Amino acid sequence: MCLKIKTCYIILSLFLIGLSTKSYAINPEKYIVNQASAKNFPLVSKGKTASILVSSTDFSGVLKVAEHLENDIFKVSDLHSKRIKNISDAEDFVVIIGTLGKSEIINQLAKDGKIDANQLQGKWEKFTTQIVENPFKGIKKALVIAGSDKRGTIYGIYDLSSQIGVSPWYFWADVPVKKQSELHVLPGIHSQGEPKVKYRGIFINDEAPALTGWAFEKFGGFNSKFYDNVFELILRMKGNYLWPAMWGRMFYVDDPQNAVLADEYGIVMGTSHHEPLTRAHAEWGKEKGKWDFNTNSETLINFWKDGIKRMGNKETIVTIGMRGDGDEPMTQGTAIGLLENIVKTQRNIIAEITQKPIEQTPQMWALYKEVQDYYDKGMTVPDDVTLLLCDDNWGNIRKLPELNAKPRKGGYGIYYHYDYVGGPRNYKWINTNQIERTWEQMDLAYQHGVDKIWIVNVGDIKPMEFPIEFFLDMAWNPEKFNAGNLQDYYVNWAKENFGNQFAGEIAEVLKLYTKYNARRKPELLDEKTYSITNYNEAERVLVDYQKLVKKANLINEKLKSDYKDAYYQLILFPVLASANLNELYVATAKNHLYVEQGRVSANDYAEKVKSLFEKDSLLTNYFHTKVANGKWNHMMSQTHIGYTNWQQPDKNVIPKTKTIEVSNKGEAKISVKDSPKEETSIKKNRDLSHARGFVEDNGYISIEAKNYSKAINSDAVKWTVIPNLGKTDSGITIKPSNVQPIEISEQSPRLEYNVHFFSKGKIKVSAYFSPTINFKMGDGLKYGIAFDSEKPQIMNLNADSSEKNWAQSVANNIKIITSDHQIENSGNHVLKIYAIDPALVLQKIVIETEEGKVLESYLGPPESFRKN
Ligand code: REL
Repeated sequence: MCLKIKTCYIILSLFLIGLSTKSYAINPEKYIVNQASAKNFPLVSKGKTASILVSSTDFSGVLKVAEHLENDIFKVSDLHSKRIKNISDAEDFVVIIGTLGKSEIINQLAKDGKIDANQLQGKWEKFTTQIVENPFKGIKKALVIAGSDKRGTIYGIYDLSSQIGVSPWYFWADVPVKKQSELHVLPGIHSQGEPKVKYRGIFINDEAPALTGWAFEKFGGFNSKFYDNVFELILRMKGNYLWPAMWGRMFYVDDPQNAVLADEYGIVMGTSHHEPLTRAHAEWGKEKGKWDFNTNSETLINFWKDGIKRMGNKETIVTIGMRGDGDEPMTQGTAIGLLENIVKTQRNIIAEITQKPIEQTPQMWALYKEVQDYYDKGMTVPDDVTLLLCDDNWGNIRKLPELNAKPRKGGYGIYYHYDYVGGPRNYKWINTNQIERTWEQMDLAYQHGVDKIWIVNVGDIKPMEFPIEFFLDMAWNPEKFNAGNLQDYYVNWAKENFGNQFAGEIAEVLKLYTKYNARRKPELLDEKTYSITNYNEAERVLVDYQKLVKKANLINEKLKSDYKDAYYQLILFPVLASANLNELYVATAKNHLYVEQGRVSANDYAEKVKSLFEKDSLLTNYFHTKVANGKWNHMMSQTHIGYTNWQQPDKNVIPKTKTIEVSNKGEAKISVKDSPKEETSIKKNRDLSHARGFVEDNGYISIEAKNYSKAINSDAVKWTVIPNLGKTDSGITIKPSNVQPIEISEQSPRLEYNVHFFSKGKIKVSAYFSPTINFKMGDGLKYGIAFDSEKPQIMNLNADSSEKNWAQSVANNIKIITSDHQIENSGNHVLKIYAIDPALVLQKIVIETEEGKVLESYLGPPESFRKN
């Protein structure tokens, strides 16, 4: 029994905080219910809403966002809340919002012991939302949303909005708000604690033609009216950081209000990795001469000084360092000394203009592309600067701090990509990102101590809605995510945006369309991608998509009409458009093959190509003109058909087809050849009575990695299936990832696969991995492989680190490593895969038992028969 009320209160608070830290921005744990109760707080009840009290001394951003809450309450309840300025104006029930130290009312509540200031004092971006009985004379109950700082309070407000059913995507994807007439807040302290990653943001990039066309049509450009929506979106997802649009755009110049508004909202501004000292690339006009510190330092110094002057006191992470003009490497070769000197100069500028010790201005230096090589070769980075480590632009992290690295004051960040312009090919049209890979790579980063900055390149924002929210949610607390709960994320996201009714089905569609699209970026697809002759591959891919189309359409038919715009944008369009594109290329492939074979049906396929190409444009047109009454015009205008090199074509180009002449009788002139058929399954006369595990057939055994016969873990690591992370099924890896390489021994963690061979002699094992990059010092990430009691061969995932090999592995989204083995006897064997390094994600294994029997295909042969 609690002896003192205050002790009881603290214990209860800790308990409740413990409970609610289980959540993230998509918060499946609701603290809003529709039932009144004496213990609850009536936010909306019996046709009345609680009034809202914000102290006028609080941040203007808080006052602004409180208005958003009022609008949100109105959207939900059709009732206007009364905004009051003084306690004396309050009635029985009032929502009190404010920042500790800034709001007199919150300070008073803390002083009176009605809220616990210790929960907030000195905390980063934390809020507590709780019911306080009789907070002041004459007030029965208050719902107090208190923040430790500006963003803390703002997150608290938006958290309540999300609880009453307003999605962060209400504007950006027209997610409707469900009407409710009773809204009651449950007792307890509702909080998300402090974020685990300090700065969490997005980079609007490669934003033409889609976002640019839209922004100009709807707002007249990338001005503060446009950014108002961006800032709000970021904050609703509990992000705090932005690199603004920069393709010919100048955040600070295009509209001086941009920076003012960002500051008001509490958005921490940055500029992209190659735009130092807050100056947009586009601000460097021709008249300034060469972008070259060796020959034009004075102009550069003045340019940068002006940037820091303009920044003033606005919260900013200043990009430092320098690349060549236009995001190119510097021409000086390995410019370590030069870069160190540049950074020294830049830091002097920052200190001089801000009149503050340099470490009081947050700075980051991105180890992007060649800059990382300089770092690896010894370039020094001041300790207070955040080292922004990068992926390879394709979602594979290139570098992480060594596990035994000395801690650095500035810590580490990651710059990640969901969109890219560059080689081997642009990918910017549609969402191709699997949250499972994002989780796997960012979890790896977090486990290596990367927690200062997480920023992701999101292209045009749309259509990356889903992975963006995942990224920011995960950044808030990576520890809440694991391989086992990623599937729930799909469902929770579907619930948040489409209600409960079809959440499971929508989640499934979302999960599968991203999986299929991740097999190969649409921009890289062509008629040669999937085999139309082997393993029925192309057909199977199309069937996968067709099933999705059917499912997605069925949901659409049943969905309430107010969800349809959102559903089209977030689910139906990517499914229809991706399925159509795949069908287009398969039809092209068939046209080519049938022409070669002289089959009349080649002509039908030529027609089909035409109509599918046209359908692509019709889908785009529908998105632009019909969805939400044309609100999203331009948004899907990115070209995506007809690439011939890494750069996009100016317009979509229909794949080339041929037709063949048909004789008078309507027959082909050339005799018809049958298309090669897939070989049949296990020959009937095989004796399988002693067979165990996967059985050889047609000269190979194909195994989905997650279907192991045995997984041997160690005390330090555990084999972990990452469901859905695989081109054909799932991935498997060891977790945690912050472990040193494991030496192979009898007890080694390994996967065992029982297999049965009819043949013997030389065989080849191809292991299919996600294209993980060697992110640490040393020659590569390794695994061991052996049959039975054979001595394991050590294989290196990164043995070939050539540009060509990298390009191939990211384009194919797979890395295939092949080892040779000698099998002395036919019969049962055990294939063993030993863990050595973390972060290898094994997807599939193909054992070729007869040379040349594994036929060409993109996904590898389908899984072989398994005898249990
Ligand atoms: O994706 C990247 O990080 C870079 O290619 C871009 O940051 C780069 O700024 C590009 O858009 C153009 O200038």
